[in-house]
Amino acid sequence: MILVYEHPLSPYAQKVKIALAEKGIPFDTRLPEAFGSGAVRDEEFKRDNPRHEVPALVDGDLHVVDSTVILEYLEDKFPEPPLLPPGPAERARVRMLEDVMDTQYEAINWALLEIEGFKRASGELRERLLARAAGQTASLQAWLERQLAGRPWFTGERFGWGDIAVAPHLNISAAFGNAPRPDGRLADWLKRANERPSVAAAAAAARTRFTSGPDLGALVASGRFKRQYRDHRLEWMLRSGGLAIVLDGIENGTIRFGNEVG
Ligand SMILES: N[C@@H](CCC(=O)N[C@@H](CS)C(=O)NCC(=O)O)C(=O)O
Repeated sequence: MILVYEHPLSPYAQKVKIALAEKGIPFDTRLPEAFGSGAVRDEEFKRDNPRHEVPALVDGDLHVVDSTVILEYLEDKFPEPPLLPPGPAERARVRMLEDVMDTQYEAINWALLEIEGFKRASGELRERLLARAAGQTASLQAWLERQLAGRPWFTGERFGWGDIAVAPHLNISAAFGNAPRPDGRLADWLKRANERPSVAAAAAAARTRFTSGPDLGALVASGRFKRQYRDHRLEWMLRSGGLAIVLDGIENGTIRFGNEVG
């Protein structure tokens, strides 16, 4: 049986769970103990996953990390039903869409969790960062709306890779009060995407974790939980006015960077 190391709130892990469900492949999931704290306690998980990130997929002796690489692996090994559209141009379009979602778009939602969940900012700084995040989300959603012109799904005529790449991030935006405007194509698409059992299951698991998980602000304040600031997420904080948060986190030891491979 395929095993997916995951965290329900990870949009990347959600992509993998949705893809597996759409292909009808049974799988088990495992949340590594103390995941996200910087002191994860799961030797098996760490051994074959040098970046210590979720999602990671185990298929027999094979370990695959990175949601995009995992989706590629699943598409190669289990071609039916296909998740990519036919033709190189359409495939390239869908992959470019996924790249924007997994970098620029994801960074905004990650920052919202830092601000509202992990309580990294208060007062005027909080207000300013929330307004920046809402503005950036609105522009990206307008861009997504244009991608849907003339096609029912981001993948084309059928639900697939492009939709899997967008749905988890849009559901997280909605949870933070940045849902697409209700009268647009994007809101209509999100409603249809959430009617699919694969998407609904991943979204429900995320909601449950968000509402019943530990007090995140207290975890960071206790010093037992160091959040990972890396790549597009770190860039978001710097470009959007959160430099003070980064400096404060480094000084107080509540921030770490990506795991050094090797
Ligand atoms: N490019 C990777 C990104 C995966 C990623 O950033 N995962 C986060 C969770 S959303 C993670 O594992 N962070 C490690 C940590 O917080 O310790 C992918 O697409 O799978």
